[in-house]
Amino acid sequence: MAIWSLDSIFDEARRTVDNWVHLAMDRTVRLAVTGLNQSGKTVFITTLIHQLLNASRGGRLPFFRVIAEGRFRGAKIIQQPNLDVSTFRYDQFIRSLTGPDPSWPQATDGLSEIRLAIRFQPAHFLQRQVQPLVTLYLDIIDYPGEWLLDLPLLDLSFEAWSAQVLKLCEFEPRAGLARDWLDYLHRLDPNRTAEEEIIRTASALYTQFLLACKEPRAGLNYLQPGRFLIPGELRDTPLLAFCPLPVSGESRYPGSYHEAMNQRFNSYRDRVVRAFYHTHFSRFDRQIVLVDPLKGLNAGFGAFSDMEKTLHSILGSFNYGPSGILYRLLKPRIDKLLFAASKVDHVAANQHHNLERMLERLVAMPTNDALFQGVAVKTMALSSVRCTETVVREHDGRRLSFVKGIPKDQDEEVLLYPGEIPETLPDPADWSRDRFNFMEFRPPRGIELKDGVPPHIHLDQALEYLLGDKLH
Ligand SMILES: Nc1nc2c(ncn2[C@@H]2O[C@H](COP(=O)(O)OP(=O)(O)O)[C@@H](O)[C@H]2O)c(=O)[nH]1
Ligand SMILES: [Mg+2]
Repeated sequence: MAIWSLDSIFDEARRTVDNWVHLAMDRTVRLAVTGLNQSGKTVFITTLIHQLLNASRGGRLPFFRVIAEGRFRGAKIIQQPNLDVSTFRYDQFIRSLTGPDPSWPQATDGLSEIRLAIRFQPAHFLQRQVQPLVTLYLDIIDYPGEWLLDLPLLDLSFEAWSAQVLKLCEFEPRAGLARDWLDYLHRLDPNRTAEEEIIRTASALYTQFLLACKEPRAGLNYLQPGRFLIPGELRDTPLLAFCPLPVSGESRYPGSYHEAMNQRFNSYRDRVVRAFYHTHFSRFDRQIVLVDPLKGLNAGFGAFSDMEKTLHSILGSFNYGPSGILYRLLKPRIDKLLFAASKVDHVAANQHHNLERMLERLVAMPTNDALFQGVAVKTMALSSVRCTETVVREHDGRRLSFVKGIPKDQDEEVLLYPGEIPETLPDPADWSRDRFNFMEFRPPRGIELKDGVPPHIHLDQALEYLLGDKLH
């Protein structure tokens, strides 16, 4: 039997009290979930909540320690803290996903939140004597990754931003897609007196250009301003009526198009971008960014490198060390960041590792758990709902791994060989051979529910990384 010295008993007691005070003070976590349109945010949050609500009946989260250690007592949805923010409609979404004819939830637009109360037993024996059960309030916030791409605007003038966008439009596929808008700009003298209708037309043509870039065929994501694509509550407001102009800072005449667009840009930057960061972003504690790298691989080299640029820009939003712009503006408090490839069930199990490595390279994170300006960053591949199975078959004397599932717009199950994921970032030649053929799938019919919850891949590991320490 170990004999404890008086010192070690005091040390142990002090550690316990520290932990306890820490827990008592720190019982709310604001977990933000972002990613570009269709990256899987709604499905991720819906299934995460569903798994937690059902976890005390067994469930499917063996790598979530609070559950594995038998300390989890239950979770329930309670009233969200901010009554002026849209509610994340878990009830509707889960009905579509697990109903008799399962379908994916409707696309969402804008920011929403939901609050869960999670009850658990503290891990430490002494702590349990003081407080047998602890409640963690978990706020989950869903917001479009497109809005994060506006962050660089905080540091740019209207003229500098215009020059950046026009430069990008010199290259395909932007050049072709921007033709109507650019033709219109050619006929517009920025120094003439502004007419509202012409401003609206120019801005509508610019918005159409952005939407065309976003179409799967072009597959571009590095697009600003983010609210032009996902306006949320700002739809049809004059705040969104402007566009870049070929102008320099010296000639900005009162009443001109140049001045009018400049004013709107400044209002957008200050009232929309800055306000979003103040009201929401600076209050997040943990962040997961969902990414669908397979969409990028499908769409070709241009789209893939655009995705890389987009991810770097998003990662830049979290780069708020003392010299970063965010630090100066807001001193945000996120301390853990997870980049996750969100639909890993689109590829066979033997490709999961490569997908993770590729994502790591895409976000330029050489090692897992790299500390990034005081923020721990990790990458992983997961699937909120596993829609496929991996099947190994002989083909031309080789053993190949196929995925089996029902494609999104079909009724019959297929066996698909989607191609291998390159572990390193592919180069332009890799696309010439029609190499990638990743497909979207339907949520499994007669879903293989266990204790009421659908199968997933690594959702529990994501939860452990994001919340494990708060449930200790
Ligand atoms: N196979 C598979 N597809 C998924 C998964 N999560 C999302 N999807 C697909 O991605 C689409 C967009 O998901 P959603 O959560 O609405 O994306 P959001 O726009 O980021 O909220 C869905 O309609 C599904 O087709 C997943 O875990 N597995
Ligand atoms: Mg959504």
